[in-house]
Amino acid sequence: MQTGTTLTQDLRVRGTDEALVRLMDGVATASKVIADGIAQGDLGDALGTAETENVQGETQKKLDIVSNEIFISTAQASGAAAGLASEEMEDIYPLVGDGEYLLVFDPLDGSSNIDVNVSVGSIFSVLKSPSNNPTTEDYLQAGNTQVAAGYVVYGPATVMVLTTGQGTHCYTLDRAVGEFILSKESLQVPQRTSEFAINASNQRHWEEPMQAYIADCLAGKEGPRERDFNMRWIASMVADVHRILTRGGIFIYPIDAKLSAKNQGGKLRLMYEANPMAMLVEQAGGAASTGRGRIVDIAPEHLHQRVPVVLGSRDEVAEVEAYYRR
Ligand code: AHM
Ligand code: MG
Repeated sequence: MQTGTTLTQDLRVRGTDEALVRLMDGVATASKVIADGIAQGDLGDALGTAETENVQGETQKKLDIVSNEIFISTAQASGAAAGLASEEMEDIYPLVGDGEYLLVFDPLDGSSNIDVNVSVGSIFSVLKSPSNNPTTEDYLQAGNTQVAAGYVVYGPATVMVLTTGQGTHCYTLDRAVGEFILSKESLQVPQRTSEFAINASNQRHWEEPMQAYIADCLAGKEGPRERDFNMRWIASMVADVHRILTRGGIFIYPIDAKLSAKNQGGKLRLMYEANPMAMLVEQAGGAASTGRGRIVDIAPEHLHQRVPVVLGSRDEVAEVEAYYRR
């Protein structure tokens, strides 16, 4: 039976370094196992809340912990990574062997959506390891040094979206054969959009430029933007970004007074949420900014650093930046 080009075959055709192919194969294996656990729903034993908190003081779901362990074991088995860092682990996690990459990941993003059967995802970023025995400092590389980035969305279909710096491509899990199959090549985010995604319940806490930008979108045809805008918010970054990569739009999680009061620079994490999404969107012709500058140019200060995120259609991201400059 002819099923198409598998993820591994496609990476090889693109001339990807063999160790990176093995690492991506490990990520693919992890996500197949996670997809299976999620698909079991209430019939499996992975749903529900664990008795623990992660490094950021957030309650962990059982599936957060299980997914983290799956990522660790498949990355270790690939022999291609020198170490890992994850949303679910306070410190870096060294791996045995002489792997040349660092894998930084959020094993299960949007986990508040698991129990209500809404799409969730995994997000990952691959960096070159400067040494065989990497220290925390070795991980603190700007997003523009990423050698690969991707996410897997566990939705009606399980889909991996991946870039190795040669465009952004989409692979759909064929459950019958257990392989990710190339399903869309060279995604392109439409340059212009009339659809935004933001959690509007935080509106009163936003900075002035964000208040003004959204107010002008909401004013529609009669307002300064002279057109009507539509709104979406899934509260699952992977699912929201997947929509934007598919049909355009802008995704925003701004800094606000509530986050600043907790000494957070934003809600989303730079190294394993903002940076990989920024690379994917830029490789698809879109843009990714904090509102004040390109996300991938930020020099990380610590592993779990948080930043404001504005990403998607290029013209609209530029529009938001213009509100911040004014
Ligand atoms: P998580 O890593 O704890 O799951 O948090 C990240 C998620 C994103 O997927 C999503 O965009 C955002 O948090 C939703 O936040 P909110 O519940 O404030 O709307
Ligand atoms: Mg997350």
